[in-house]
Amino acid sequence: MIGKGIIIKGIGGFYDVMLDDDILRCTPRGKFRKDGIIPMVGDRVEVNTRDAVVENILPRKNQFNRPLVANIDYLGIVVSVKKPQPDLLLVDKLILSAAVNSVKSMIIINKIDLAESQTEIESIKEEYKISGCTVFTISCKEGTGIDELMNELGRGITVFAGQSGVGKSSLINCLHPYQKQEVGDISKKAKRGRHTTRNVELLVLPDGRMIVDTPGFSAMNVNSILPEEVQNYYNEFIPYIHECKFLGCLHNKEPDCAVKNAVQRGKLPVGRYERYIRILEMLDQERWWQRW
Ligand SMILES: Nc1nc2c(ncn2[C@@H]2O[C@H](COP(=O)(O)OP(=O)(O)OP(=O)(O)O)[C@@H](O)[C@H]2O)c(=O)[nH]1
Ligand SMILES: [Mg+2]
Ligand SMILES: [Zn+2]
Repeated sequence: MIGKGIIIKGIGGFYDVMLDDDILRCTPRGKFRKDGIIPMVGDRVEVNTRDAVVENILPRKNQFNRPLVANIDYLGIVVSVKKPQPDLLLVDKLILSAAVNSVKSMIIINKIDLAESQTEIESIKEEYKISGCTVFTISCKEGTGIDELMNELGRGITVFAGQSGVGKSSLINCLHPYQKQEVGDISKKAKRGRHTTRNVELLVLPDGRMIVDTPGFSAMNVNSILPEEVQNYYNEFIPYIHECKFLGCLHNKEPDCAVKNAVQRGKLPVGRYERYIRILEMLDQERWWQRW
């Protein structure tokens, strides 16, 4: 009997596959190892249900390399107002890597309960207002904004990524309270440090939407991108690009640049532009994406 399913978890060489009405722990066919193919969480597979063997992995539309997750539809980029301070360069890299892989990203600003003023939240929001990403403001601690986020979560697989400690596992616990994830509180009993997420598991909500927690930050592969292509993934630059004097302007050191001009006139956020330049510089460095 052949059944179709999706890998929700990998543990010690076994893979849990969610079928229509069952979860089956399977081993992969030997040919995968021989061909150097590693089954991933998110993989759509065909399994022989009698022997519990993964027979076939359907073509992937994209994949996350660290951790390994396939077929991502949405990337939820989580930042916190503070503790830790937001790393917006990482946010921009994640937006870029998602866009390159045709994944829609959204920005989730967590821990708004820690903000001393509304300005702290607004200053982050302002950076992304015209980026094309939807921005959510939430507090996992107080439950604020969770319903709005839940309503907007699309069908398919949403992966949450971002710096360690921003509250990704806490958010998963708000969205999917049936199976608690460990969050980063220092365990009083063991005093062994924080519960950083280590394993990757796809959680299925009652309506079929799927969510994945990731450990620390993570990134998709964008190693094939050229510096001149980066601008195409900055939605807010698009209206200005054709007004630059030089064809192929990188909006860096070229004169008469409409993008730089727009930044100076306050039409484009300075921070996002400056980080765009940093990303261009990083692209010049060898194997830069692996250092993310
Ligand atoms: N004040 C406040 N604290 C929060 C909120 N959300 C999460 N935290 C706390 O932030 C800490 C880190 O939360 P986690 O959910 O473990 O963070 P994470 O992003 O999963 O971290 P990694 O697994 O290391 O990547 C924990 O102590 C949480 O209780 C929030 O909305 N407000
Ligand atoms: Mg976690
Ligand atoms: Zn330009």
